[in-house]
Amino acid sequence: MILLDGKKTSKDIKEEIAIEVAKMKANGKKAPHLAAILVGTDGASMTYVSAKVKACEQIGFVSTLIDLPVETTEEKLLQEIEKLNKSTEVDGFIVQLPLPKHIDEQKVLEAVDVDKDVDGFHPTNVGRMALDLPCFLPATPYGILELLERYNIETSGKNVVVMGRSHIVGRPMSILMSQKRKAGDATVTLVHSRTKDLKSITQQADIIIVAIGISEFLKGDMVKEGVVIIDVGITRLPDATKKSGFRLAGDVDFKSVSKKASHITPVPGGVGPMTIAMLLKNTLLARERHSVNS
Ligand code: L34
Repeated sequence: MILLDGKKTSKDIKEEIAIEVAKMKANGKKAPHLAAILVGTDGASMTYVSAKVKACEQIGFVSTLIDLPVETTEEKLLQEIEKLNKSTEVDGFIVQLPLPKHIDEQKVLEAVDVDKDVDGFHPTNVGRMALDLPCFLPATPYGILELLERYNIETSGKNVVVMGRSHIVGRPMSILMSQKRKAGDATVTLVHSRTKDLKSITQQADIIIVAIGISEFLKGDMVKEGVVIIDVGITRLPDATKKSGFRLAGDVDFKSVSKKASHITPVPGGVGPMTIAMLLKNTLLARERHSVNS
C-alpha cells in the first residue's frame, strides 16, 4: 500500500512556486497577492484560512486577511468584494465557505471578478471548466488531479467512482476525470445519497474519490483489491484524549480500506494540503495574467 502524501507533494509544489516568485522579484515584478475573506469564527474555517495565509508567507506571496464578524450583512460583504475586484494590488481572492445562513452564497460567488476568482467558483469559471476552456480550476479537484499525476496513477479507461455531488468537489471532479487530460480519460460514475445498490458500484471501481462529509463511511467490504482511494472528507470528531478536544476523520474507514488499497490518501496530510498548494498555484497564474497589462 502506497500512501499518497499530500503534505510532501504540497511542499514540493510550494517550493516550485517559491522559485517562480523569486524570479519575478529578481526581474523587478510584483509578487502575487492573495486576499481571503473570512466571515465569522468557525473553528475549521479559521484553521484553513490561517494555513492559506501562512503558506503565502512561506513562498513570498503578499497576503491580506479580511476578517469579518458573523453578523456581517450580505450588503457589507458584497462591498468588500467590490473593493477587492477594483484593487490594483490584489491578484486573486477567495471568500471562505461556508458563509453564515443569512448570506446568499451564490450571490456572493457571482460577485467575484472572474479574473480574480482563484477558487474557480464563479459560474463563468465552472462553465469554462466544463467546456475545456482556460479557467481557474477549483483548488480541491485541481489538487486531486495533481496528486494522481505526480504519483503516476493511470486513469485512462479506468472506472472512477466519485462519491458526492457538491459544487466544490464531487461535481467538478466528475467532469474533470472524464475529460481528455493526463489525470482524466476515465469512465466516471457519480454516486450520491439516492444511489441504489451503492456497494455493487463501489466494488467495481479502480479509483474512488470520496467527498460526502460522512466520517468513515466507506468500508473495506465496499472496495476491491488494488483500488486507489482519494479521501476528501475532513470531520472533527469529539475526542477527550486530545488537547484540542477533537480528532480529524476522513470519509473513509482507513483501517479496513487501506488493507485492500494500492494507494490511499491519509486524513490529515492528504487532500487538505493539496487544496492550499493549488490555491497558491491559481494565484500565481492570476498574477502572470495580470502582469501582461502591468
Ligand atoms: N472558498 N471555501 C473556499 N475555498 C476552499 O478551497 C475551501 N476549502 C474547503 C472549505 N471551504 C472552502 C478549503 O480550503 C476545505 N478546505 C480545506 C483547506 C485546507 C485543509 C482542509 C480543508 C487542510 O489543510 N487540512 C489539513 C488539516 C487541517 C486541520 O488541522 O484541521 C490536512 O492535513 O488535511
